[in-house]
Amino acid sequence: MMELKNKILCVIGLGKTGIAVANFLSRQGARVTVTDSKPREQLLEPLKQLRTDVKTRFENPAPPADTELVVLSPGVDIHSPFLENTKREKIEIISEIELASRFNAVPIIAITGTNGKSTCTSLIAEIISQSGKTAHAGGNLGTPFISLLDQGDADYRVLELSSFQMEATSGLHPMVSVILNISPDHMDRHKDFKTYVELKEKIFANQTQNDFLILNQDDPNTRNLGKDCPAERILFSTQTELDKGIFLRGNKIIARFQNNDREMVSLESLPKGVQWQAENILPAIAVALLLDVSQEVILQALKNFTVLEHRLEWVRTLNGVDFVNDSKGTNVGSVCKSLNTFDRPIILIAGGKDKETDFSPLKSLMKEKVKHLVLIGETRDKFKGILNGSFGYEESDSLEEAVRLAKVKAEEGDVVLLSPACASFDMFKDYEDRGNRFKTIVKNLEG
Ligand code: UMA
Repeated sequence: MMELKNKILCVIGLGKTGIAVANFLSRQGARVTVTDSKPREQLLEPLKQLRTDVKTRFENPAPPADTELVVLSPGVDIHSPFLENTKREKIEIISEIELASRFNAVPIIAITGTNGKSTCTSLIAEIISQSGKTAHAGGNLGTPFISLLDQGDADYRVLELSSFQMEATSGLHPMVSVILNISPDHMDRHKDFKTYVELKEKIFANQTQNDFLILNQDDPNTRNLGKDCPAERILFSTQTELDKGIFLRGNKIIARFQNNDREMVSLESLPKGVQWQAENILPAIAVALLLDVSQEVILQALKNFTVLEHRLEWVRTLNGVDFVNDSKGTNVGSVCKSLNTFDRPIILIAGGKDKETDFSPLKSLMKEKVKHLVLIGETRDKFKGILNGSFGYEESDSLEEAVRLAKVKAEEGDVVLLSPACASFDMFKDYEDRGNRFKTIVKNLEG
């Protein structure tokens, strides 16, 4: 554990993470400054949550000259020019995840991947809780890891980890780590796809032969990872039967360990919405089995599980058409997964703010799955460019109109899916605002 008393520390970013880190460090007797690039007037709410002995600096995120250690919020890029002096002076720069790891003594289950992390993390925590043990869930999910330390003792800490959080992280050591999938995302922050994959790989960098690494066999970017890692590798697949691991046979989830097939559950027996999450359910069951949770408890947890908002969230069935809110589908990989979930015609509403990703992987899948496309937001022209006359679409200036156009095209049995493949900030506050607006519009539609 680190000694913090009287150390001069700087926390960058006064968001959820910065507040939690600054207060944690201040309670340990450190002398803390929080810096933020925004002006004070824009940070009045978070300022109220800071302990009084924490100093602040606004409109200048650079750490003060006497700083001994810098802790970054996830939104702060480690390659930012304002950190150059700090690096030159060889002052240590760590992430919040690194800081919390140095103080954590509870077994960690860590989940990363491009898509599905939050659902898988929540489901694992839910299964553990229903088995009578305590599991505190957090990380990218919303509650910073450092705040979980304040929640008292637990049997497990279940962490959703983003690529942002893995920058400046080196000492994290999960007992079980899960990589759900990897496809290009956040390319506006990371140098290239290789760097992005390397950040995800950090999740198992410190694992030993007593640990477990769960990987997606169906994803070429994950199936070969960790071959040199001493942890036991366990694969999952929705597409092929595995010699060892957890997979789908038809609609049934099978766990195969020591050549013994165990039928866990049939997807049809699960509520609508949960059924659509097979790729996240399989690794969650694998974790539960490793922790010796009974099949009965796993089933109960799956049946009671509430699908997270904005992730293939069923909103309403109107005239036999399912309206599905997938506003968290902010990258191409996520939209591909969502399109592949349905084996019926889809009317897709897509577009938004560009994250500098390549839309072309969507082209052939859209041809196969999408009956009609309604484009919204700034990326309309970029989408039109990749479709290159091969695909019919309509454009809309508002989400209201987009939903109305989609409804006109939909027939009984179809799915109207909002899955934008883009960020939301061109038209909405965030993806939650976009998803909530979609749900309100859909709920007010008249038959
Ligand atoms: N800031 C600076 N300098 C910078 C960048 C930001 O001063 O160079 C300041 C901003 O002005 C702002 C503050 O930093 O005041 C915000 O910090 P932050 O962006 O790290 O946000 P937090 O509120 O601390 O939330 C972070 C995660 N945010 C990001 O990764 C962008 C949350 O993930 C996470 O839930 C939370 O920590 C708790 O762990 C959100 C997210 O969008 C959900 N994650 C991305 C994703 O899921 O795609 C990775």
